[in-house]
Amino acid sequence: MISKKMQDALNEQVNKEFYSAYMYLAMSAYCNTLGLPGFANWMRMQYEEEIMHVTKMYDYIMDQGGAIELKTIEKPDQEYGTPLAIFERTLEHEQLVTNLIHRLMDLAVEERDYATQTFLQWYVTEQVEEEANVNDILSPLRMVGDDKGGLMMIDQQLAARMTPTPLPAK
Ligand code: OFO
Repeated sequence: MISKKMQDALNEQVNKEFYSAYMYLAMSAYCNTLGLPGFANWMRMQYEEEIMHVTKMYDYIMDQGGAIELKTIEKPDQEYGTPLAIFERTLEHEQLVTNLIHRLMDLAVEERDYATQTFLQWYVTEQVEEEANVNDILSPLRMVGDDKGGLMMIDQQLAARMTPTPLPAK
């Protein structure tokens, strides 16, 4: 069982994770318009990853006997600038999400809600990975600058990203 305050905070995070999914899907569409199918694939896989984050949190609220409240999802931008700007925006967004997860953990600690602390630990670790993955792409992007050949090589690498492992069936 979770408190009403924790339930509301988790529902708010479900909305933020949905927004992340929405934003990455918009980025994927935008990358396609730039003629960068590998970048588009990476963003599409990131969209799927975010849906997994949503579902995991949704399941936790349900498992704890909480009420789900699905809120309006903010409209994402349609244009994101250069490939470098897209990933700079991605890093900025993931840093924001990391802060939101940390705030949720602060609340779980404050409430001595041990189950939610354990649950959120997965997201704390996941955010370290999310930021590291983006930084790993930002470094070569900064190196190649406007060089088309370099961008094409990065595009080929990003085309290899695969669908995340599905959650176990409920
Ligand atoms: Fe759900 O981690 Fe990205 O936003």
